[in-house]
Amino acid sequence: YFLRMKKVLLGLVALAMLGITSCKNDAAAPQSTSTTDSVTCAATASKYVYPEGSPVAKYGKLKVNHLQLCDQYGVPVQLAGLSTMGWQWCGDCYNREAIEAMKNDWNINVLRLAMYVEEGGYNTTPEATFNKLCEMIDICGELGIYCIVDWHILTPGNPLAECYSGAKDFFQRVSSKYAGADHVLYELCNEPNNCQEKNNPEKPWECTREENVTWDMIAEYANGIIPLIHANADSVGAPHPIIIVGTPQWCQLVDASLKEGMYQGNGKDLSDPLPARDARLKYDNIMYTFHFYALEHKESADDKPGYYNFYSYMYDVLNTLPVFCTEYGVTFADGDRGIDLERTDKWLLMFQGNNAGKQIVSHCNWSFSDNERLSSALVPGACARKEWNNVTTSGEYVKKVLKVINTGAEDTTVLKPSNLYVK
Ligand code: IDC
Repeated sequence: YFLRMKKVLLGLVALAMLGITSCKNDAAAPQSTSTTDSVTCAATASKYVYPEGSPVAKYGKLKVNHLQLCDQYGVPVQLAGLSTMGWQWCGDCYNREAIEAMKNDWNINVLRLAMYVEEGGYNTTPEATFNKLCEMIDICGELGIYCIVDWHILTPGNPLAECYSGAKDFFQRVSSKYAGADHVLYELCNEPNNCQEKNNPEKPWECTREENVTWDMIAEYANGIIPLIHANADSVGAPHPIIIVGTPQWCQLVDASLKEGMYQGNGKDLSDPLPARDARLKYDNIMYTFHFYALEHKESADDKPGYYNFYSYMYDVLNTLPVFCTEYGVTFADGDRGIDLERTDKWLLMFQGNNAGKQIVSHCNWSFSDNERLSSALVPGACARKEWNNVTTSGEYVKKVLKVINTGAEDTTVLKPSNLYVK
């Protein structure tokens, strides 16, 4: 097979990343509270007694064995759950009651906490944002479900950009507070990408400054953060937590650490024979991110015959690196404009071990929120009304998938054998 990556398509994905965000019940971003001492969550690892029978009580501290995420005993494990939206927009959706519903009604065993750094997130109100993050980490701990602390960068797409210089402080702080907590995983940067600026008021989706963000840059960033997290775990004698790292081009070039050259993210044709290399991160318990949006990441682009077949590509990548799909949507990459449940099903079936590495891939759906986008799990306004099960088409599908995967329930309408990708 051959793979192609065209700049045009990158443009399309870039455009798709844009967003007019609105939750029906837009709350103003929380105001920053004063000092570090005002942080309300005084939680420490020892605080957690995970409830009996809960996912964390059962699986304990996770680890990566070769390609596979495993439980504390080395048995393969799959996390399947949901991702938040930015809580500066959809704050009503992420309180205790909501997270309880996600656990009890939606059967999640992991919640990804997408902490936007820009766009009115952490950089705007660091203390309030950090406090809210901690509150959710604590609730997940009390319920015995895993959570992913996601440093949600997007534009600029370079994790080394000046506006993200708070990353070290942030990870230092959060990983010392939760040192040794079995239920906390870290995602070092959401979706590295080449767009460094969107500065056209007429066309707010347009990228106005591009710079290639290569795997080597991501690795430089990651190598600055990982030792901090590890030192905190070491200091309490805990094993190193799972650390998930973003990959170039919005987490599409998942194996960039294993290939030389243009593959590093400047859009050259991927059918070039690319020399192999080993630029993986040299630490234990590292996983690499893959994100898919069903109408974007598919067999080929409708207008570009022969374009990069993402299924074929990932089928093989899953034999080379441990992958965590921390974000997937049933829509286009803008989280809207259409729904393709069959193609979503095709991905999720591949994640059930049907790939070259027989890897069982963990995943989180984008997103548990109630804005007007088709990727939202709940109907507009549901969160303010505490209607945690008032599902959209996407929410209904995702809820069924989670029930099948996490409880073993039977439901022939999802994960259908007819959607199995065979290479
Ligand atoms: C989108 C939100 C949208 C918001 C925008 C902010 O859905 O409301 O305005 O972010 O820039 C991603 C990103 C994720 C996107 C999501 C859907 O990680 O932040 O959320 N998406 O577009 N990558 C691919 C899709």
